[in-house]
Amino acid sequence: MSQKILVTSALPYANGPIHLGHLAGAYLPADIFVRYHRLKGNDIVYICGSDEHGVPIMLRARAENLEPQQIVDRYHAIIKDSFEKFGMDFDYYGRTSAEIHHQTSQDFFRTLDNKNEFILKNENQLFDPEAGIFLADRFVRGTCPKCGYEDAYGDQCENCGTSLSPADLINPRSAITNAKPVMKETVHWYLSLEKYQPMLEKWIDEHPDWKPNALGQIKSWFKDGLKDRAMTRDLPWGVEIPEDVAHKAGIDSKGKVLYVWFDAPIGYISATREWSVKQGDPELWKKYWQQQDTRLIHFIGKDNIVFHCIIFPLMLKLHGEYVLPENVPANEFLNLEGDKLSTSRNYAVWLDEYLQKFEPDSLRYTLASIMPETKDADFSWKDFQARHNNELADILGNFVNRSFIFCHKYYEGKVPAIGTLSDLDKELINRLENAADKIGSIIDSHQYKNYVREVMDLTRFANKYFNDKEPWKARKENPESCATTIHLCIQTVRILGILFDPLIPFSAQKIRKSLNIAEQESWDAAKTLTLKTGHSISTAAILFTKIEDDVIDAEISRLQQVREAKNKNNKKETDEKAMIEIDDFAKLDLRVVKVLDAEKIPKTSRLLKLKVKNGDEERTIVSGIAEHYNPDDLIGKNVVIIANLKPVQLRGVESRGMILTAENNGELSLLTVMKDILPGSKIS
Ligand code: B3M
Ligand code: ZN
Repeated sequence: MSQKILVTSALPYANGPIHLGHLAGAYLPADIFVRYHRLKGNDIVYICGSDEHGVPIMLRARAENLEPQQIVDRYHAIIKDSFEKFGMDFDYYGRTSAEIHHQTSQDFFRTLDNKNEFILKNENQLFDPEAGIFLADRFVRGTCPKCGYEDAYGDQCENCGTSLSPADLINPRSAITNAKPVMKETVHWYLSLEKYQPMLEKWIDEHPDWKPNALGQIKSWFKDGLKDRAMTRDLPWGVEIPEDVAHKAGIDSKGKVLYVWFDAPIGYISATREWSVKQGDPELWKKYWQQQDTRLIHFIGKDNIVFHCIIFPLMLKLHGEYVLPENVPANEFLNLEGDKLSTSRNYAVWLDEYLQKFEPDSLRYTLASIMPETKDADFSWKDFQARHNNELADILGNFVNRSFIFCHKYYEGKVPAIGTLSDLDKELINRLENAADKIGSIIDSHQYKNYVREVMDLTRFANKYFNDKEPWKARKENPESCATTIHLCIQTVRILGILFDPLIPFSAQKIRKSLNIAEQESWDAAKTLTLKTGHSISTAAILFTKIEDDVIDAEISRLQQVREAKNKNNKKETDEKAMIEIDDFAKLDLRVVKVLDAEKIPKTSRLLKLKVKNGDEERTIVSGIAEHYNPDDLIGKNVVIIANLKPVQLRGVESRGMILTAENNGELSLLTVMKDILPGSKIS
């Protein structure tokens, strides 16, 4: 029986491009899920769009001295284009600066107001006297009261996930001018989360099947006690509060807008409305949002759990006309080469840049293989290369290729007749006929890493089948067995093409084309071996060209340069850095070391490989100083290093630590000491 499913992915802020962490969190799992259900023939609609309000957009606009609309126009286009090239199969990708979104959000707000679901609260809020602006959400930074993280935002701590209000921060500072904020009175519309906590707890208890990471966070919020939250802000950018609502309250709504996390989830609804108009039925969206037989599933990253599991469901419940989410399969975070991804530090692999150099399926495959479903995961370029070369190319690509080559060489490219089945033939057929149901239920239960494992294990079995059947020998000794082998191999290629489709759709299409299968087949078609004897196949396209070391090394050193640039940038902004405690300094293990050897790293212009003596131990450190120092001049010199930095692989060299340099306007000098002190001497 066909299911009706509405899927959303978190709306990315249009203040920067999409990076790998976004894909592994809220987008790739959703796309695999949607593609699978489309192949199953279910009535599924996949909605997303750009989140174009909120402080992150305004901070970016200020940084570039542009208007927020210019920022969102730029990044909406970049994000939408890169999603398309990555194969994201949205039915509609909208944007929250669209008029229909403003109107939908204001209607929603008005409905809740008419139901008296808001509490008007006068309150003192943090205000930046220099910028003349209230410091809402990410306009303020400070120390998280829960975990002590010093760069927490006014709405959430990125470090421990705690949702915060600006007043919760210790030592708040303006993210605009760094000024110490003052308190200023204002009024806002609050949603009473406190009053509805029992109802929300009851609703969450109906979902014991939700992922433990989501339930864990939700229950910790319940344990701390939900606090009422302001659903409006004093900001010049966003969806304006409906004038009639403000007038009714006797409040001047000038400069007041809806809180971005009030309007953004409504973006799912407004984008579905836009999709309906495009389908020629402006009311079609109600079939999904306002009928209880819809399976509503929100795909998000763990930092969005409170908004999708508590606040937005409460809004939908209070509105009264909407279906509630069946599941919110929140993913954990993805790290990059052992370090946190960071848009602000430009420490990321941006999707639009990735697509200029590599194929989308290689990244889809790698991210699905390491997906942070229950704990943070780490993307490394070496792992990406290994999965592309040793799995996609050597297992799937190899099986398709050898099957096709043999069929063309000895059977004129036509599927040969099947003969008497051996036990091994029967085992392959049995695995093929059961794979679709087994893998389908794995995908439907959001186990994407397991999906990759299962479909690759089937492919490994197919390779083993080819090897064990030895068609190159059987061709002469037992032609019927050989023909049966190749018949079943080509049938297997077709079935793998269907089973891999949600994961690597571009490669699946190439497989279909090489099999001369015009239309995409249903998921359930993978349960039967439908190719007829005599069916003509084309020459198999090379599915995966190997990725060479130097290409990967270039990506690794780019990230190292970003790291170093950031450290240099930090050095330049030393006087602008926030004050630190002596314990922070004590975390650094600074040492004097003696340079024993130094050489340039081949094929690089900036990297030197140095061997240094640190007390009794010797270690290798890679440093970007080749443009400033001749290696021979460094032998015997004392320099200063951070000895307890995590090791990194650079151009195949393990670099343990960082050499400190002073730099200004391109002039660079190594740090050294005035006396010829023993190597390994501690710096304090
Ligand atoms: N724009 C993404 C984030 O918090 C946020 C999601 C909105 S989904 C309605 O990074
Ligand atoms: Zn924290």
